[in-house]
Amino acid sequence: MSKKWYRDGFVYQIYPRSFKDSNNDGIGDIPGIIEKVPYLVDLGVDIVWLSPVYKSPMDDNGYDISDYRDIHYEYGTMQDMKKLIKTLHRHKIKLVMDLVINHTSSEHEWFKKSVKREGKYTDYYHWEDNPRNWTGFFGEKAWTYNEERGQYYLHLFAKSQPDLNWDNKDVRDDIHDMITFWLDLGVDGFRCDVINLIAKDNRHPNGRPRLLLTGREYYLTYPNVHKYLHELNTKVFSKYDCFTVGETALVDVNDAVLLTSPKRKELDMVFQFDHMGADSYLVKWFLKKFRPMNLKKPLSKWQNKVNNKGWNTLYLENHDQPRSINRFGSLDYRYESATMLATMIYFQQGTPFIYQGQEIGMSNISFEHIEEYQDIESHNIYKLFKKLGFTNRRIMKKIKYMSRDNARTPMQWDDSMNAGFSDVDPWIQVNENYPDINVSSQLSDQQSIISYYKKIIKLRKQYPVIVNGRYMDLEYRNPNIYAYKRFNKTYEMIVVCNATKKPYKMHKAYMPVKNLLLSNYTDHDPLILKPFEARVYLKKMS
Ligand code: TEU
Ligand code: CA
Repeated sequence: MSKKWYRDGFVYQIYPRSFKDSNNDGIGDIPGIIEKVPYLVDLGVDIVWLSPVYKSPMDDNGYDISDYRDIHYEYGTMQDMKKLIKTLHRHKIKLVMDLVINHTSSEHEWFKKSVKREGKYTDYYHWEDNPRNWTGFFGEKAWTYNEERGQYYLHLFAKSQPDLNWDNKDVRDDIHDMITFWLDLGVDGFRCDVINLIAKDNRHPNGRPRLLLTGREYYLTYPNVHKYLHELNTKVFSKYDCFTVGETALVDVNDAVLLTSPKRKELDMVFQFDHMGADSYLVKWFLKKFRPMNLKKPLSKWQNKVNNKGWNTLYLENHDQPRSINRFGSLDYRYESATMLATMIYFQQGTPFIYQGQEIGMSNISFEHIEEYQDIESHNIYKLFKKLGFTNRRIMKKIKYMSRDNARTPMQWDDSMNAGFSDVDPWIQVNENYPDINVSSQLSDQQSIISYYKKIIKLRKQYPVIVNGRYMDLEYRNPNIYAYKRFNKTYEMIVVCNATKKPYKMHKAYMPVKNLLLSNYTDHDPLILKPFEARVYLKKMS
């Protein structure tokens, strides 16, 4: 197993708009991140993934880029960006940027020129005389008429996010140049946004009608994606000591192995979505009851099928997902369930990712009215369900549970006004629980969620078995317990988690209590697991 830094490292995701506001305009910014580098150092993370900070009209909080080589003015300047890279590197922290290359903003000059059919830009996007029946991710039709050009263009996300035509070599060359520009500036890798959507069937056939994602058989992990990623890898990424993680919506495990198998030279790892379906159906707005088994099954499947072939990522949250405590844990047991979930996921094989605020157990907001939500997806989905005749109450229930804004409220630094994020009203409301749930109070408490996270981060560095050891399920059929073993020649590690709020009587004591390495409780009954109790045992093999 290779010894690459991106396999050993802990990644921390920063959503710049909500991390720290340095100049009190209510919007997080790059100087704010620089201010908080000591926090990241103290936490012990090795890599920062920064969500987009490029120039953007901000229809989708920066995932709509109008200039890849410039910084959005509310976030700072190119000088600030260089300073951030330098500051992080001085502390041995790598920086991974978000790479949004499936689409641009409609304000990007490429799109403006394409609309005017200017030279090589004519076919930079997907254009058709007649619309297709495709629908996208935000609940809208995916083909929209452009008056000026007199044709329809494809957008799998918002109307202002036209999809690039990757079959066009000029597009690929331009993207390669742009990536080289950032690598030369010193960034250490990329999180590649919806990267399994870049290749399409360019005849754009009508798809089998579905409520969402109609036409997906022609754009989801379409075969050419492997060709384009291999080209990107050999021409650009392989020339630098950098790493790539693909965000691969709805990807299946076999495709993931192809995408991340080192000898194929495509990506280093991907984000899978199977476990994000633990409380919903494929279309995330159709909710189902959460059961621990719904989490265990996909996680264990990916451990068993990807390990030793490709490489996994380990995550429970990001800027698109509701907070994990609300989904898989319990607000009545915030500390216990947050630490249990962290134990369950971060002792598996793969590169671990923490999303800002997860380390203090931040939870969902509860806005009453659609107007209070900021996210374009929430607004579009609201309109779609209205059109379909759903009641306001039913729609708001879905949005409250699933809205991406749940993860986007300002980081809760302390108990001062606006949680220490900003002196003025932030762009989105602070969660009102900030006087109780914040970084400052948890840092001074040994029994806090953040202190537990710090322990896990340290242990992963101390025991390579966590990074490289083999994985084996224990009690796989038990619906309440998630237990597994990690092992190599030197160590055997056993992780046992009670994934429910009910005490659980175990059939066997896993290991003598003296081998206990970590737990979220201080006293232990050998045979009874308390609500959300998690234990990690470590035995040195003789
Ligand atoms: O997300 C793509 C994606 O597939 C989903 O997670 C999406 O956010 C949504 O939940 C679908 O219901 C990426 C980015 O992470 C997201 O923030 C962007 O809005 C999107 O791509 C477009 O760039
Ligand atoms: Ca600011």
